Amino acid sequence: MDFDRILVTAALPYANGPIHLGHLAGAYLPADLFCRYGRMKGKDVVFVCGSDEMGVAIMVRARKEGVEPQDIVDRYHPQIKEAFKGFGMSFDIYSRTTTAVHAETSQEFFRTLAGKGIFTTKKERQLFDPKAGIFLADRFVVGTCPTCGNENAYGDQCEKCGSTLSPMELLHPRSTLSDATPELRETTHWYLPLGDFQTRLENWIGQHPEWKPNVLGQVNSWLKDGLRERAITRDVPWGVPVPEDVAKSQGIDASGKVIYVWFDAPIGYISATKEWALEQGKPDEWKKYWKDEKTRLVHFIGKDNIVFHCLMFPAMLMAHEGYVLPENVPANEFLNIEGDKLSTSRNWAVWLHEYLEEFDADLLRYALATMLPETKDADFNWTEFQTRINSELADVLGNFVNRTMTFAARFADGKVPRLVNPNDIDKYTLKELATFPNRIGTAYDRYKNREAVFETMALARLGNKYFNDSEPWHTRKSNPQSCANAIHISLQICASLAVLLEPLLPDSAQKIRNMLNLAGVRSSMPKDILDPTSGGSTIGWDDAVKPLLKEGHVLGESSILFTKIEDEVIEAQKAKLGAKPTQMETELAFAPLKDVITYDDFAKLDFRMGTVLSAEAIPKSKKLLKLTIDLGFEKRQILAGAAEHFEPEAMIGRRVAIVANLAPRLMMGMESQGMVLMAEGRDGQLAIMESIGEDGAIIK
Ligand code: B3M
Ligand code: ZN
Repeated sequence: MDFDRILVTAALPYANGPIHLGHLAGAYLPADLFCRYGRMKGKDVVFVCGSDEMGVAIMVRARKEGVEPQDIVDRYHPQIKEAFKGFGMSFDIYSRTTTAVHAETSQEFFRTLAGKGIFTTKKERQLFDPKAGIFLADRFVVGTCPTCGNENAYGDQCEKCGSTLSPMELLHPRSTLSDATPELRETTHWYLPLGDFQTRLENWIGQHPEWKPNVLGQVNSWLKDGLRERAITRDVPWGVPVPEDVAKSQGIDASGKVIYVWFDAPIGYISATKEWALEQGKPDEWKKYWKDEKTRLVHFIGKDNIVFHCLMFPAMLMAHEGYVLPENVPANEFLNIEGDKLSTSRNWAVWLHEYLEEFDADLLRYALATMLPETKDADFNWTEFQTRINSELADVLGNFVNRTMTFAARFADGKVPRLVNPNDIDKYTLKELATFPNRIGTAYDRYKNREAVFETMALARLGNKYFNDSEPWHTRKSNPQSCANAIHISLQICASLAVLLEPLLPDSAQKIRNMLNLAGVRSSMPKDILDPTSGGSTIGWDDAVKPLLKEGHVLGESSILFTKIEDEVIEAQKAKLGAKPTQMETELAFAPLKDVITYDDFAKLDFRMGTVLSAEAIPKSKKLLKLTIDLGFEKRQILAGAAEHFEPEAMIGRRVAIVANLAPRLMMGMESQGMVLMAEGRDGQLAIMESIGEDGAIIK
């Protein structure tokens, strides 16, 4: 089947903690390689992702820290977005599931399915925590998995054996919120009867024998067991509300009921595509990507999400009608770290934002791509990371580019010399060169990233071998034309590498292009973030089959591509593993109390309530946000040091307490007419003190 466009999704990470290597190896690096390769091929690629901000996982984190779910997602969403950017994720959009578009889109989806009579509803008794006053959905309850005996299975899924569960199926259920013994209470919920879709799903999966065996294995065992109904609503205080009109028409009280996170999260892919289309100024453009048969829809995920992407979401799409189904779901297995299972609570993890403080993104992209858990669980270890960088990137790729550039500068006047009367090795090498775009590309296209990396490095190895065999250091005296030919062909290999390395090592590929002074290479980034130096972008993936540099072309400045990593650096990374608790778990000391003041001192302060009318980032300031605050009787401009903690949009409409009689101050050339009160946690995190009372109300 020929496709006109490719829509790629990568699992929406829960915004309840930072991104680690396990995430990257499961979904994100493979997705990014695939998208960047597709764009280099000249394909119409849209790559959507965003933070999963609903669900009990967020509430659990919030309860642990004594803050609101909104505070958690407002903290982690920007952090995750930033870390992904640093790693080079080429998303067309990175959204979040707390947007209005998402709420509308998922409610509409729910409404449509309800309208078609797809759902069933059931009144039944469910686990309730009398102390916490809440129904024990999903991760609020743990117990023994009836399938594998794991004693810490969650109420929605056993992470050990992958079974999806409901709280009532758990043996010995315990609340994670209090020590109270769960009681049974009556409640009504909506269900998606997956069994009704069994045949259709079987037929559809049957048309995809090419899917990865690890994915088909899981899917087929689910199908063999027979699909059961799944509750798709919850009684919890955080989530997309069940549409009231739907509930009302069925005579059910919707208050306090939200849509289950695994129902709304995949719809998040659709909402993100809608938001992307809006940003493009073509609000209907999303439909093409979701509804036109000529779309190749690919979901990149980790293995724990297989059932939701291969059965539940497709069933939802089938039920709705009019949507394309995924063409592939190339799920990866798990990544262990230094031979041990990754665990965030034990800090047995490598955190992306910490990695990026010390190393370049390209190094991790490369090393991780060689260790991806494509067919079975794989292991990341720092020594192998070091070896990959030192003996492959530095010794093979870096060395080849470096020696070619050095010879060109010294013996060819910094230009591309003419190729005259090529000998057999020359001809063989050019012929070999021509095979690489297809060899590497086919591997990417088939989700065989490890193979793609291997093939890419094979081109650098070919370059090194060619350079060694043609011995330009000898021939430069004995046969200058042969030396010139060797430099010519080596430079052409470098130029092809500068294109073919783009998906894997985008920054290094750009560096090589700068060295070669090679312009016009197509960008692997989304169209609107085109590389400004790429001129007309005429050189794409397949152009790398042939020599890209003209004779006489003037080369750029040479620079070092990769520096070797010392043993001490690697030892320091290993020592970090499991050693210190994560920042979140650290018991930090409270600040000491300040000196005593009198009531009169206090009475001088004028605190007022207000509402944030507008909020915007201040260019060149990392810390400050410019806020306009309505005090009821007047409006104030206040510069708040909150930019590192809140996205401007997240501030708009929030109620805040301010110090209203603070002398105005000039900051960044602007007047700040007061101060917003915020609570600073021991970890330096800020939270807004939201409160009731009308605007202008006095706080005393
Ligand atoms: N947030 C689970 C996870 O992070 C979930 C993925 C949603 S994809 C639509 O593993
Ligand atoms: Zn289990």
